[in-house]
Amino acid sequence: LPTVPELYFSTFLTPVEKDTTSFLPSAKVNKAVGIIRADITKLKVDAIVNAANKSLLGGGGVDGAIHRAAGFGLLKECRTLGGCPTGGAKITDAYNLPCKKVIHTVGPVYDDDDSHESRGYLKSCYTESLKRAVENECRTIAFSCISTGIYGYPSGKAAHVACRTIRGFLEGPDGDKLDKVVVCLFEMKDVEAYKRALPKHFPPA
Ligand code: AR6
Repeated sequence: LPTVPELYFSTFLTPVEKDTTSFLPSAKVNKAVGIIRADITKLKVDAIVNAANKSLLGGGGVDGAIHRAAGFGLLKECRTLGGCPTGGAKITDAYNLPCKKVIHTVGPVYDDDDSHESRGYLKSCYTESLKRAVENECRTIAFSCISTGIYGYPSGKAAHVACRTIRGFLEGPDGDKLDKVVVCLFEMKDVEAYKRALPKHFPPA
């Protein structure tokens, strides 16, 4: 597979705001992480991550775009999965998409009154998706910004949860089973959020 074009690696995002940096630099994890502003349905990675709903039968936003681009085969396979709980992730083939697999995760509808619970679910989406990737020998994975669209999760908060969870996974026992973890950004609010969050969680080594 060709590599993802125009990756913006975290190490290019400087300077780091020293007082807010609570993570140690690591050339190893930095090398594995990137952001890209793109339509996720165009990415030639091993797996893309869909921001689905509990039915796994399609919807609006990135979910709609992925189902449209993948074709009817994807919906047919999704119908066999029996849905998915919030925070879970299930994997399918990719049909007409240029990637090999689609990981469908169900983000939380953001609850301002219980942001702690929402955060736990969002963290679980990233961890479970990374686990599905590793189990299926996917070495390059591109996430959409789970829950930051229709489900209303504030972009800045979501970016921190995503970065922290990805870093934790890359530093864990299965971290070396992944070559590249990309966050695919679409709207400027998420681009701005990641420009702030990435250098904090992945400071230049
Ligand atoms: N490529 C990459 N990112 C995209 C694309 C695309 N083609 N289109 C939208 N985004 P959302 P959620 C971004 O609303 O908040 C669906 O109806 C978008 O800018 O798709 O998790 C599901 O079926 C945003 O940053 O997902 C669920 O019912 C991100 O994708 C519900 O929406 C996620 O926004 C899930 O809501």
